[in-house]
Amino acid sequence: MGGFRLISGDREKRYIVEANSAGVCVIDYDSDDRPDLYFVNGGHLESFRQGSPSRVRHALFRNVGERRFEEVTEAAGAGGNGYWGMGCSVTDYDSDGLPDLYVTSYGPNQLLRNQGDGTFADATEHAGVSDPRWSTGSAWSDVDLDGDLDLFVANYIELDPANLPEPGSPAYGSMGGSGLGCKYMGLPVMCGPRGLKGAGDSFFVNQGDGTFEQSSRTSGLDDAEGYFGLGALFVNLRRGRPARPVRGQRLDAQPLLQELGQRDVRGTRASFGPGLQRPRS
Ligand SMILES: [Ca+2]
Ligand SMILES: [Ca+2]
Ligand SMILES: [Ca+2]
Ligand SMILES: [Ca+2]
Repeated sequence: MGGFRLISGDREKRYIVEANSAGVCVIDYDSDDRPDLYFVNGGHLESFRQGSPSRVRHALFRNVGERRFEEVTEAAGAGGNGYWGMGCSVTDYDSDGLPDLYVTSYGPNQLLRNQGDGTFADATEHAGVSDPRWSTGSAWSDVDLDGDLDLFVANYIELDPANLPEPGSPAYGSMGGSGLGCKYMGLPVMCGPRGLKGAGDSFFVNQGDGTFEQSSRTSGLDDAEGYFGLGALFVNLRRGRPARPVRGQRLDAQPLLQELGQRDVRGTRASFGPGLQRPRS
């Protein structure tokens, strides 16, 4: 697989978005019982500052057996929408038995519908599941128990590519910072996530006809408080109840844990979660 090279900004990592991409999905897109690989790629900030998406492309590798893969990105139409990719999830949102792809981005996300002939079609606009914010994790579950998969998207930080906080800036915090600006052991480092504004999340309810209803606010899953969302998964903590989305948070002692039942959400907080640490005062 020498054809893939991950791009995630510049080597200096002056800005937090350069330290976050990108994910990999395992998907048997051609249904030959051999798992294929989809690599999400990042980008360069310069193109974002100029208002245009990156030319960096994601890559799909087909498993041809005997531990060999061949790149089929262009033939499959899976190169992405040009925006800085963060992660992906595999789903069958249209219940046709063919696995589809959802790619989260720093910029609009993309839903790629598997057409069953070795190619994907961009179904994002028709489905209505784009989210222009800095999306990270995505997860699928039949939350309303109507037989189709609904979509939760975690978003990380409200970060304007045209107005990025500079390393060392006294106005923000940093990962290991002491509250005295974007510094670590006295050295200027990239700002964030502390001190930056967290982005809200999205929840889309599958309508069963290839479209989704934006239900973030009505479901209570919009994360109005703006926690830093980096990952998402559904878990079933109690038998007989719909699965709940749990969004992984960084630097928050209390990850949001929300309970769903027929779209009824009861916000709950829990003091546990993977990879969490208490914020320093
Ligand atoms: Ca395959
Ligand atoms: Ca499908
Ligand atoms: Ca996005
Ligand atoms: Ca559903």
